[in-house]
Amino acid sequence: MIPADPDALAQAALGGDRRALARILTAVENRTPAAEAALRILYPKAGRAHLVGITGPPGSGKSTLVSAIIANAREAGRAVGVVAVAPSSPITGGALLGDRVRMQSYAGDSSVFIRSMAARGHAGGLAPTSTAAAAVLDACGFDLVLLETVGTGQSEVEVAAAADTTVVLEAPEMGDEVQAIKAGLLEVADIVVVNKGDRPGAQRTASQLRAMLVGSGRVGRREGSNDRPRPKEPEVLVTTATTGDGVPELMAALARHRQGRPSGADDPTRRARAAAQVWAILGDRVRAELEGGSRVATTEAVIREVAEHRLDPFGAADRLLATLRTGGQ
Ligand SMILES: Nc1nc2c(ncn2[C@@H]2O[C@H](COP(=O)(O)OP(=O)(O)O)[C@@H](O)[C@H]2O)c(=O)[nH]1
Ligand SMILES: [Mg+2]
Repeated sequence: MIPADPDALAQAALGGDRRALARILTAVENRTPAAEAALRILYPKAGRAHLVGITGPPGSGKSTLVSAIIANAREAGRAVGVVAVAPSSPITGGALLGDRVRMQSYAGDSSVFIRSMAARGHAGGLAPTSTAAAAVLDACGFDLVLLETVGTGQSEVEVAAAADTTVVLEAPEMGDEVQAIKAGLLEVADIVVVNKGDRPGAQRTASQLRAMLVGSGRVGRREGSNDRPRPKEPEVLVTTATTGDGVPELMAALARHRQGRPSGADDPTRRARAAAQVWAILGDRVRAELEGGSRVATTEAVIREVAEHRLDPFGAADRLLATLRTGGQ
């Protein structure tokens, strides 16, 4: 029996109950009150895992590389959790199918947990769901947590915001994709992997990327990624995910990136992630306060005034914040 009570559910998951863990992740995905209750218990137990984002264009080999990383990490005795995060419900699609296949190959292994998730209609995008799911797996003892993106574009950047180390995949002969990556994704890369190293042009693509990335390391703000700083320019590696070639080198690069970071709250990435979570929850709560109960009529009236251009949106925010302060009507 899986306990229905969130506290008992969290305790069961901590004790290694995979069905309890799966149920908590479903609650996280659906943003139910049970997720909050479980996270209140699990969050203090998290903070030990290495959270690694695996992003890149569809078809670059993310899922295959995730499998290769799992194999490698298992040989080293590490427990691996994987969350494949999609921007909407991944009911169909090759990605989810791939996950099922992979799930079967680790079906008997209690140290591997693979899960597809959708972040449905969340105002903050994928980051809050990814962060919460990673914390759940982290708390439950998975010391390597992989966040694989399924969508494209902005969702990849959002998932990166939930990771300690972001790996951006590229494949040779993707042509225009290199340009797309150059525009946005490389900005969030801590490690760049040219996968499909068995294909012609892989080494040349890697050289091009290295040339492109020279001088890209800087301490400063990265747009769209919760202002995660990137202190160094990313390493560029070549892998062949299908054979595992280059994966030990990638594991070493992941370890180096992690060791090179300050620990705990001294890590600006962790601080940014903590801040993003708190602000997201606070924003949700303020909105719930203003849209619920006795305040809803006032809120609607104020928004109406803005729609009629009788009040500017800043003045509206002032007025609504004031109603919160007075606890008023
Ligand atoms: N030749 C070659 N094919 C690969 C490699 N890695 C992945 N693939 C293939 O590329 C296709 C897309 O891989 P997949 O992992 O699903 O990509 P994703 O969409 O990024 O998750 C599949 O047919 C894989 O078998 C590789 O290193 N070499
Ligand atoms: Mg995939």
